[in-house]
Amino acid sequence: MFNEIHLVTQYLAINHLLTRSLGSETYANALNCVPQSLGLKSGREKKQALKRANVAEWFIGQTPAQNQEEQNMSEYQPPKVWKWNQDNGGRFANINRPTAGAIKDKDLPRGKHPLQLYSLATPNGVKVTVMLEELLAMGFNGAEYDAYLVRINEGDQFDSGFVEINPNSKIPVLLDQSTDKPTRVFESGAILLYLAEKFSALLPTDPHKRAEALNWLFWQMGSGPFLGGGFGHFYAYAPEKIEYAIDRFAMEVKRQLDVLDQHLAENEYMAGDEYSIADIAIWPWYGAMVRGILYEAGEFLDVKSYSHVVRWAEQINKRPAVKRGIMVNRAWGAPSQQLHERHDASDFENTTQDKLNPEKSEG
Ligand SMILES: N[C@@H](CCC(=O)N[C@@H](CS)C(=O)NCC(=O)O)C(=O)O
Repeated sequence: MFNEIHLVTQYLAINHLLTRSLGSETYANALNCVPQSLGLKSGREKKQALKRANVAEWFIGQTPAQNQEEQNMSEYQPPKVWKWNQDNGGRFANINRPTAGAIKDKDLPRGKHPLQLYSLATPNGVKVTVMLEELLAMGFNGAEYDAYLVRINEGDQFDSGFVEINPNSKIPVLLDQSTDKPTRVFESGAILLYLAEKFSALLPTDPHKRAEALNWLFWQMGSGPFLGGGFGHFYAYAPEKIEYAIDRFAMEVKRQLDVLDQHLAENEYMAGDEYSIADIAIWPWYGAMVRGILYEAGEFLDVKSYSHVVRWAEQINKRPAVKRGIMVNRAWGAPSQQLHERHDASDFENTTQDKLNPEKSEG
């Protein structure tokens, strides 16, 4: 009984000391903090006490800097009721808000083509521009589209006209003007499916293959946020590097890459031997990841080891429609690759940023 009480006392005292110790303190310093009052004089006795208290494993092997991070992290105690900290230091702090709806009265522009696209060339946006370029390449004139740039970092997604067609305030969004009354379609997966059904293209008709294409389309919609909002956010954008978060999402992304790698070892495309909307949905995220161009995390995640995903990604990358699709609504990178708005096939030749602003692109 005495021993048990003694151990609990040791545990509480040591834990208290460790959690209050400064980040620059090393394990040895922490050992020195163990008070004489515990009757532990030798270093060995102190170490044993720490081990018994089950905190030594936690402490040993951590550098002071890591320990500082742990300390900072553990200092945060969620309040009873969450409050919006408008300036949380995150890269997207200026556009993130806890409420939905328009914040500015502004209509959307409308062009002459059947399809109107309001987007930006992020991986979610690229899914749709690649799809439209593939449909046009296949000869579907009804897939002609006007693409308008939505600058999400400037808050365009909260304009009233945008919110009317996507109450979720996220790109991409499509408006089909060729239907009885204009049809709004938001969520990139829904847009791909809508277009595939409208044109009976890029979605296999064989029921087995069709089910496979849909399995993988919805796999991407469910898995992508772990890659983007999870891994990408904490690895590249969060104001501090939180080991727990990066570790958790890195593991999940590597697991997802392995799922794809094993599947693509046996299949040319996601739905088997046919290129489909499943590939178009997955490629902008996972293709970019294995090509090392997402979050500069190629080495960190050892993306080259997913050789079947790399093979598939390179194959899709070579498609002319894909090369065009990734340029549309792109507002960064090489000026010759930026086509802010697209209204005609000739725009790829005539209205890229290097052509519109030659002085700027030379500088
Ligand atoms: N599940 C949506 C996600 C769309 C999404 O997250 N879009 C981002 C850009 S990739 C966006 O518009 N963000 C603006 C914001 O969050 O305010 C889809 O696939 O369409």
